[in-house]
Amino acid sequence: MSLDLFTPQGHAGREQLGAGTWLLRQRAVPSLAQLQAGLRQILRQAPLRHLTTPGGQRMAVAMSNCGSLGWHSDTAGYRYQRIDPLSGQPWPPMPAAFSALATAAAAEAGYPDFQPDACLINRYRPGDGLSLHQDRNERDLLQPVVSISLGMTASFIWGGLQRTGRSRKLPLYHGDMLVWGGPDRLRFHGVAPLQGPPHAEWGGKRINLTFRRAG
Ligand code: MD6
Ligand code: FE
Repeated sequence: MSLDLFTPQGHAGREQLGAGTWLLRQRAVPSLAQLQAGLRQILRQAPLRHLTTPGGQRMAVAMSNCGSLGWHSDTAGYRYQRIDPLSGQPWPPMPAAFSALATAAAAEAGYPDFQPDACLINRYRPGDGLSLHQDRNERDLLQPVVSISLGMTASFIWGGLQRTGRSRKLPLYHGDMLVWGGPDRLRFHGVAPLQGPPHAEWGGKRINLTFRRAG
């Protein structure tokens, strides 16, 4: 293993956060160039936009999708859909490098059959956070969620199965991946308002990709 002196945590390790959850530090690093190129292409076709919550609030985090299903929210509710409402076209296809990385990370975490059909792209600017929520809009909750963090360091809030349960905060660095499912699949989680120095390459933002089997 080569040591990368420019990553703040200084090493690539793995940590089990829960019975069904692994934090794979720096797992996306070998794929960063492909992720960056793929994202640029996707966001040209399906630009980041601020969605509205079912309650009518504008979300701070800007979102887009790739893959056959995309997550969407408006006053009618949360759901996955095949058409990007902004363009009227299907979401951009999921690049093979994206799905291959998500499938491989899931397998390393004990989910050997993960074939994502949805990749949600979240973009945070300094001050933007994501409030505590559960991911429960997917059809099969036995399938895990795989996430990739890019750019500025996030403070991820990892809670319990009840909204009021204990939570811990953990930093997610550029290139880190999280795989979670099984008994942890419905844990509450969120992201604290983004703060800290801009990332050397990605600047004053954080991008998070979450891969799911939605349909
Ligand atoms: C984020 N992530 O890290 C927000 N959900 O920006 C999520 O909400 C999330 O990272 C389910 C599974 C993994 C995640
Ligand atoms: Fe989530």
